[in-house]
Amino acid sequence: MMNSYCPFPDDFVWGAATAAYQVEGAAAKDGRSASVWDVFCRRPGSVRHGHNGDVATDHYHRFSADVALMRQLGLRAYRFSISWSRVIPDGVGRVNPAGFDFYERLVDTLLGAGIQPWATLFHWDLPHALEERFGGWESAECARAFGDYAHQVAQRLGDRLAGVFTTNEFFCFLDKGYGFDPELFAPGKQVSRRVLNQARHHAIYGHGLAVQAIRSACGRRVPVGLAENPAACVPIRETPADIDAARRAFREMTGMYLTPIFEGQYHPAYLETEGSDAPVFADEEMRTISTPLDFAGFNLYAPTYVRSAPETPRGWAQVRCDDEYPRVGMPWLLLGPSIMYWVPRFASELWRVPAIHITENGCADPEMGEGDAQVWDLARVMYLQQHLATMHRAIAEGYPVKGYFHWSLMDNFEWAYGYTRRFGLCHVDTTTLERTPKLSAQVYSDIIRRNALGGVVPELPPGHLVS
Ligand code: PNW
Repeated sequence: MMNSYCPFPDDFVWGAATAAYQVEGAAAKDGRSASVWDVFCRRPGSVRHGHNGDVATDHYHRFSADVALMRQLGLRAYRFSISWSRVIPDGVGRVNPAGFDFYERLVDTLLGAGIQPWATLFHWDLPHALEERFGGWESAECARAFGDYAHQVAQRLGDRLAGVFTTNEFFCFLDKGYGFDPELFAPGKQVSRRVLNQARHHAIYGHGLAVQAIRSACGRRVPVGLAENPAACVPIRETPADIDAARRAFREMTGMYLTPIFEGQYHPAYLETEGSDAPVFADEEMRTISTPLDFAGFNLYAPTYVRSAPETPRGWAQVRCDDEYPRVGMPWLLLGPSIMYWVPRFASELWRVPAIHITENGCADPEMGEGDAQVWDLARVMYLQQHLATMHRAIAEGYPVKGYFHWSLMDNFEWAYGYTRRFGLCHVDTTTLERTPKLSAQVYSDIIRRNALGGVVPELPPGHLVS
């Protein structure tokens, strides 16, 4: 499929990602309390077939075998998330030592296998106690609680982590969680625009407090950033006008999230659109929000196509894809590999970010029965190769892409879709929970071992992953 030979830098970080609620299971074990996702899953009609993360892939009990699998694949890094309600069951105050013990064992097992541990602090599973107490991110208390939680994590694990991501995808736990997207996520409430904007502000403020908490506990030893899914704006043609339009659209569409984080101010277009519903805050909070980061993490799945539009006030327009445009397993997962080039380029040009990690990228297998067919995941192989090729272009042109984490290591609980969509490099049998590497795992493993794309792939050695 690939022809030209593309080597990657020697220290390139090849990884895979998961998130606590999607893989751990053990929902009520060793003192873990409920998160908003545990509660949301129990609300009729929220999740396909009433699925939930009570057992998930049982990573909580099977993590050593999973680390052995990662090692077999040759992964150099693992991005996992910490369940806040497992380590601080009430969200604030009392720490649960048994909860931290799990992450200590996971981190030590990874280090023993030569795999870098990268931890996400918040991948949407807010302790339900905080939702009940003050409406979660609706309150600035939530931001302060998040800062305290980050401090606890940094103190206990900071000496061993390779990197920390504060939050994962603001849009998904705010806009979707608060009713501003047709697909509803936990906590599944409907708030006003003003409340949404204030909650967005509290979330980015929480991010800033977490960065400062980690720095105060660990100094500069642990690189800190976040994992965000901005609209992945792609110019419809590589003309200067379309490129400029896409860059401006990219900055504007993340005007309430990445713009304040990297520029220390909300995008004027965001403030203008929201008018009297815009967030209210003190200048000091904005300074905290824009604490400089060590890297930016981008979750990249699908393109937002943009063209130059001199006829409009802002000079750019989105070009919508029709129903026949290729998608890969999810209604929103439009295929557009050049996202891996344009997002790093625009982020570098706009904000001079020192380093970039692709913190998620992947596609879903369509719903199907159990069986061998899922192991020959040719669509994922194609997706992986094409996306890595355009990521290579970004590196070759000098944009500082330092790592890639495929989503996901294994099939898992796909939020509102339950277990009906599979993003894994490894297949997980829903009954036995047995893990089987798919063809894509073999292909990814070969890329990692050769640290290159293209050229001739050597014959599979005996005992290769996929049979
Ligand atoms: C991300 N959208 O979620 C999450 O970080 C993962 O936990 C998740 O499993 C993965 O992508 C696949 O869905 C997204 O509607 C959810 O555009 C929805 C969207 C994008 C990302």
